[in-house]
Amino acid sequence: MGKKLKIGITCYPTLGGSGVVATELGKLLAEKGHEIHFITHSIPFRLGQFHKNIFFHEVEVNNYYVFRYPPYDLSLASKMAQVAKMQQLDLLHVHYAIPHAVCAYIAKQMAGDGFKTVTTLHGTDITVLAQDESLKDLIRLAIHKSDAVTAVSRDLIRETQELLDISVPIDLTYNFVDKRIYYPRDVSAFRSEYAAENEKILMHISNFRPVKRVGDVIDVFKRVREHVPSKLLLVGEGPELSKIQWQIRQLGLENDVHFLGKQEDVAQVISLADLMLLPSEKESFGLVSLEAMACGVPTIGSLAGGIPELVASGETGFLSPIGDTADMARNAVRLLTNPEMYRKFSEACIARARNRFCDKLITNEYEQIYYRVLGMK
Ligand code: GMT
Repeated sequence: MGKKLKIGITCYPTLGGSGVVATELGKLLAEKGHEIHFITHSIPFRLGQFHKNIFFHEVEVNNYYVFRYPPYDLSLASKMAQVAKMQQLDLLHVHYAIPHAVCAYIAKQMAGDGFKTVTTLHGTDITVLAQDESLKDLIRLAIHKSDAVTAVSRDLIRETQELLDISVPIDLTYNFVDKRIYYPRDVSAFRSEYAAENEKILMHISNFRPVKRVGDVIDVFKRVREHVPSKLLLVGEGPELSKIQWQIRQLGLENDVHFLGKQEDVAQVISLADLMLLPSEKESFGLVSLEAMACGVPTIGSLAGGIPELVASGETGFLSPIGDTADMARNAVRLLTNPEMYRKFSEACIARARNRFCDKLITNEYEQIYYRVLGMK
């Protein structure tokens, strides 16, 4: 085991897969003996119990009366510099280029270059924000000024290099799940709340943004239901939700679709499902599909972004061209009506999640990157 490090972590603490991955990484690093300092606007929602190696530093925004928009980014940069100096951080690991990597760069200037920075790209910072000409140069600067840059899929590395003309190397570090949390749970006690014994359960979990193509989820479900008695469980909330509710009413599917809203214990909820649906337009990785995989639930999804690196089509699920809901539904029916095939897929899911996307393996990969930028390797 190498030297114990003091690591600052900044992420979006209340939102999405990037915050989940950043928090879980911090927890695992703390278990390995490193000292972790979260620098965020609120306590990361997956932080859980007290741990002696984990500290939280709250970013408070100055609401001075001349500010039309309180400058969160500047408060964050100041806090990063302050924590880095006071705690003598070795490095700062930020998740998302905008604004976090830019803030880390400013903090470094303020703190006198005493620490290194590592930036992890999660997707929407590149696939969406880098399309905006006004932000392109800023994202490029943030990437070039980081001591190391990682991305969560090969596809995201390719897209970053293509869109932003990046000359520095980008490390591939896939997302991971903690296998102590994500495993097939026994949900027999409450499965009957959602579906009859002869019915299958299809599930979709997202933030209901247009890129998730939740309309396709409904279309796939409608087609599957014509062949297999089933229910659809929708988990999460977001801007497309009311449109989706309208679509469900139009199709007369109200009694077959359950809305579960936001859920804390995702592993428990996922264990209810027979299939996870992920027909996204853009998806740099698709953490929810990995969470499902670890619980033995195959994915029916699209060939978007990094999904093909995660889902082995024909082994742990099936992938179709974006928008091809007829093909997705055919694949879903194939799996749901062949118990032997389903069993093999489910076993392959658990094995793949544990072997390729193992928490220990990926934590080690990040650790090696830290030691490299600190010149300890
Ligand atoms: O998908 C989102 O809208 C949320 C976003 C986030 O901030 O968590 O997800 C991105 O990062 C995740 C963690 O690395 C990836 O699993 C998601 O694929 C990625 N989303 C997109 O690329 C659209």
